[in-house]
Amino acid sequence: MKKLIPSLAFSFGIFTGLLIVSLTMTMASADGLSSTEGQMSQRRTSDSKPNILFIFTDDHAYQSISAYGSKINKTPNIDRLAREGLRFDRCYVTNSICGPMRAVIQTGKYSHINGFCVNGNKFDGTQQTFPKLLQKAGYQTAVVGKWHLGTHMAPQGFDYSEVLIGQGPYYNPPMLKNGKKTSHVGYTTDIITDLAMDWLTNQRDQEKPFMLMYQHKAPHRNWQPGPKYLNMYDDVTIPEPETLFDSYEGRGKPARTQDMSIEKTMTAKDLKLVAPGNLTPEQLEVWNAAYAPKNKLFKEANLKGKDLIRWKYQRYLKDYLRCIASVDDNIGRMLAYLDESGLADNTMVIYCSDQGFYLGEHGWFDKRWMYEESLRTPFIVRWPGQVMPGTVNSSDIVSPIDFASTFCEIAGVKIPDDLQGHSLVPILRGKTPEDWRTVFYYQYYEYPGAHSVRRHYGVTDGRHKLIRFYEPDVDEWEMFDLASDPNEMKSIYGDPKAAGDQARMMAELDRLRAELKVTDEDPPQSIRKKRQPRNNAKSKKKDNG
Ligand SMILES: [Ca+2]
Repeated sequence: MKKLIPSLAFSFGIFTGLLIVSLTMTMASADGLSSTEGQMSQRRTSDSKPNILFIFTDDHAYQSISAYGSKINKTPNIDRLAREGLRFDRCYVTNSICGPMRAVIQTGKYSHINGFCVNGNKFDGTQQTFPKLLQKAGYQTAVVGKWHLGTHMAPQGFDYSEVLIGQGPYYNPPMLKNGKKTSHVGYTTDIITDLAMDWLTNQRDQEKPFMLMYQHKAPHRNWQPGPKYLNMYDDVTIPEPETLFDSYEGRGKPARTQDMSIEKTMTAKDLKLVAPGNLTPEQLEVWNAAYAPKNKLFKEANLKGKDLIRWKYQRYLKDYLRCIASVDDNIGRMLAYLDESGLADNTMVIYCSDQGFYLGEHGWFDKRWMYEESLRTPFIVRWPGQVMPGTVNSSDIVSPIDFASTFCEIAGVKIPDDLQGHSLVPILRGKTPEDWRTVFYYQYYEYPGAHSVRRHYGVTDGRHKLIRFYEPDVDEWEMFDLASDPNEMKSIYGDPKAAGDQARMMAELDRLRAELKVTDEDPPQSIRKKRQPRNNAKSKKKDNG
């Protein structure tokens, strides 16, 4: 219980009288949830199995969620989930890129085991996945929105799927409904919500518990806002991160040779100097009414140097945050739907992104690195009667690799022995197992590839982080102490003062690589055709994740 801190946002309003008494007792008791756990569990076991609503976004940085202390925007509906649930501050991804993280979530296994190492791999849908296990246990399963594990086969293990094709556009998305093509007109974030609510209302078997993966495309590049928010933030200046003009001194060659900077990598499309190509005439008119005057002012200003970078940063951040405003609105719609339909009480709601993202930190956008902004992903759980509302867990290292085991436990399925994650259920109930992980393993494979981030692996215990970039031409180590250097600006690898920590982390790295069955040679499917690494038009076009 020491790890659960009731936040100031704690609200008694949502509880029944019995629950208020229980929780008050719990908060006052020294040994945590023990006194109430029994009552809550009793209450729960008499009900049917809980539903699971998995709300997922693509590239949503925790720095842009007000429940995580955002200084740049407000997300009232995601905040509501945090207020009524548990917020994790150390949710780490295993491989900070889109398709691979989705495969990790499906399987509960690292990329080198589930076979999906880089975007462009084909997910082997015949393997064991958690939706299949839940289906066998009597759950109705569905996935709506972004899938991004390939269109070579319809999503396996789902009673219903309606998914974007590949990345999918922000407007007017063609989709695959149970494998058959459908078309829609409108803003994709709204459409995905409509489809998810339609399945909940009209298409599922109401007698069975459900597991719905409700997965947005937003706020993925290139950040096209919905019609409602094209002018949001027009009159404000978004604060800049302190590392916007990072010179990469203090780190090795990989940070200096990436291709993901706001300064050099952003395209005219990213910056909305060109309108999207797939809008209806009516949508295009609304779009141009918003952007044409702003773009005219930009061209007249003829900005150079740092002023130009600052302008790009503002344009990028505003569009990114506008996309999130629509995501947050739609989460609000979904939460209201759960309330009105009577589903809220017996539904676990999760909010998570496939990874974090750079919002100008180190001069970057995108993800991929083991550095904090892309290693950490937002993760909030609301589970009435089980999770203490308004709590924060800032110490336990958890990961999306744990979701499959967690969902199995919730659904009453025996957790298969070959899963590499662990059930979060005890932590959700406020009792961290004694043997819970204290060090976490990470590996990224996609080089050569979009944004030219070198292959690397590493370990972190939440304070120290040891990274090895391991290609033949770039074989470099970095180590950071987040307590003294939270922005990871200066590697202390090889510093005699850090020798003890370095040796400890090195031993942890060896231990975890052996435990997780990481092979010395990377899996063959992680080796992609060689591309020109820097500023290459094709690699930009193919940007994925
Ligand atoms: Ca992503």
